[in-house]
Amino acid sequence: MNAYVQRVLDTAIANNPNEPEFHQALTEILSSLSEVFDAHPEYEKSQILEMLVEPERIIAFRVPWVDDNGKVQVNKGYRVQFNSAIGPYKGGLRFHPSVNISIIKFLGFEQIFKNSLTGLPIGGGKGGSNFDPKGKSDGEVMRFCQSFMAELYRHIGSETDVPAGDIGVGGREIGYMFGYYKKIADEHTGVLTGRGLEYGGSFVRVQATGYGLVYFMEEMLLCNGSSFDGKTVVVSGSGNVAIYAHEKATKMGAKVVAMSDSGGYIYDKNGVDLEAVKEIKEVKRGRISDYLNYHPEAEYHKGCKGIWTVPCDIALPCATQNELDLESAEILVKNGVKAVGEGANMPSTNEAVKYFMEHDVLFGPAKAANAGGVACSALEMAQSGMRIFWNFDEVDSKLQHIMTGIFHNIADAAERYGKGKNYLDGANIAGFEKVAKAMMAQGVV
Ligand code: NDP
Ligand code: 2IT
Repeated sequence: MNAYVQRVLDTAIANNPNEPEFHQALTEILSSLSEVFDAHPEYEKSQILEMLVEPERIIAFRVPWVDDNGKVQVNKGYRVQFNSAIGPYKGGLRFHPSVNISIIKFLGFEQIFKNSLTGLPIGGGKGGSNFDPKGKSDGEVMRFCQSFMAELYRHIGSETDVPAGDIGVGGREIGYMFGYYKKIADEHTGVLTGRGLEYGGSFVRVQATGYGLVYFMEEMLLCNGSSFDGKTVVVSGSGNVAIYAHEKATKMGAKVVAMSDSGGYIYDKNGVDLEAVKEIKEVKRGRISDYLNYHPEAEYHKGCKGIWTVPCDIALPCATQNELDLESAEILVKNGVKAVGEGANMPSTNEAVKYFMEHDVLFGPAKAANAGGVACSALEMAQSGMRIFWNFDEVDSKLQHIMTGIFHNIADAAERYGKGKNYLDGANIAGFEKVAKAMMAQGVV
C-alpha cells in the first residue's frame, strides 16, 4: 500500500481505539485509494486524508424520556457531522440498542463517499440512539423522538444538516421528530427527509433504497451479460430496504425465496409472498416467523445467519453490518451465487468481500448499490427548496437514471486504475475524487 495512506490508516486506528466498525470502514476505503495517491502527490501535500478521516464535528447528548409506567428512561443520542465539502451533512438516524459511537462513525464515513457518488450536493453525516423502538407504544416512541429532537434541533437545518431514516427510524419516527422540530424552531422547512407525502415528503422515498439497489444491480448484471429475469434471489432483513428490493426484483422477473429478521429466516420455495410480509412488518410490526400463519407450507428457521445457506443466483443482504461473514460467503459460492448486492451498510465483512472477488462473484458495494435512498432524499430536498412536487414516475425515472449512472461511474473509475471488475475499489475511488477536489478547492478548513 502507498506509504502515506498506510501511515494515515495506522494513525487513525490508533487514535480511535475501541471502534472496530469504524476501523473496518477506514481499512476498506483507504485500502482502495493506494494507486490514487501514487498518481496524485498533490493530495498528500495537502494532507487531505488526515482531514478526511476526522469528523468535522461530533455531537453526543442525553435523551431522557418517561415510559408508559411513569418511569424515567435515559438513552444516548449522537450526530456525527463528518464532511460538508460538497453539501450540507446528509444521512440517516438509527435507533437500535447496538448503536454506539463506532457504528455511527463507520456509517458517517461511508456516507461521505456514497453521497458523493449520487452526483448531488450532499455531504456526509449520521446519527442515532441506542433506543429500541421494538415493543414500545406509539406514545413512548413519540416522547422519545421529542426528547431526541429537543437537543438535536439546534445542530441541524435545511442548509446545515438534514437527517433521515435508517434502522428503526421510518415514517412514524420522522413524523414525530419533524412535528417537534417545527414547534420549537417555528419553521416548516426541509430539515428532515423521508417526511410523509402530506407534509413535504417525496414520492418514491419509501421505496427508493430497495428499488435503487435493484436498478443498480440490473445495470451491473446487464453489462456482464445477465439480468434478474428468471433468477432465484435471497434477500436478508424484512425492513424498509428488504421489502422494496423484493418488490422490484420480482417486477424484474426474479423469484425471492427467503427473507429474515434478527430472530430467524423464512424459506418459501414458491416465492415469498410480499403482501404478507408487508402486513406483518409495516402494519402489525410483527416477526418474520408470523409468515407461517399466512403460508404454513413455508419453512421458518431460527437464527438469521442461516439464510445464506439457501441456494440462490443473487444475494441481497439488506439487514445490518457484518451479517455476511467469510463462512457464509463460502457457502454462497459453493451453492453457485453469481452476484451479491449490498442493500445494507457494510453487510459483508472485508474477508467475505475478498472471497467474492476471488471467486468472480459480481459484487455491488453498499456505498454505490444502496445510494438510492439518500439520492431520493436529495430529490426531496430539491422539491422542498422549489416548493413543487414531482409525481411518482418522475422521481422514479430520476432514481433509475442516478443508479445506472453510479454503476457506470464506478466501473469507469475501476477501469482507469486497472482494477477490472473490482467495483468496490471503483466506488471508493470515484466517491473520493469528487470530495478530495472539493476539499482542495476550499483550503484548510
Ligand atoms: P429497518 O429498521 O426497516 O429494517 C431492518 C431489518 O434488518 C429488520 O428486518 C431487522 O430485523 C434486521 N436487523 C436489524 N439489525 C439486525 C441485527 N443486528 N441482526 C439481524 N438482523 C437485523 O431498516 P432499513 O431497512 O431501513 O435498513 C436496513 C439496512 O439498510 C441498514 O444497514 C441501513 O443502514 C441500510 N440502509 C438504509 C437506507 C434507508 O433508506 N432506510 C438507505 C441505505 C442503507 P429486526 O426487526 O428483528 O430487528
Ligand atoms: O444509509 C443511508 O444512506 C440512509 N440511511 C439514508 C440517508 C438519507 O439521508 O436518506
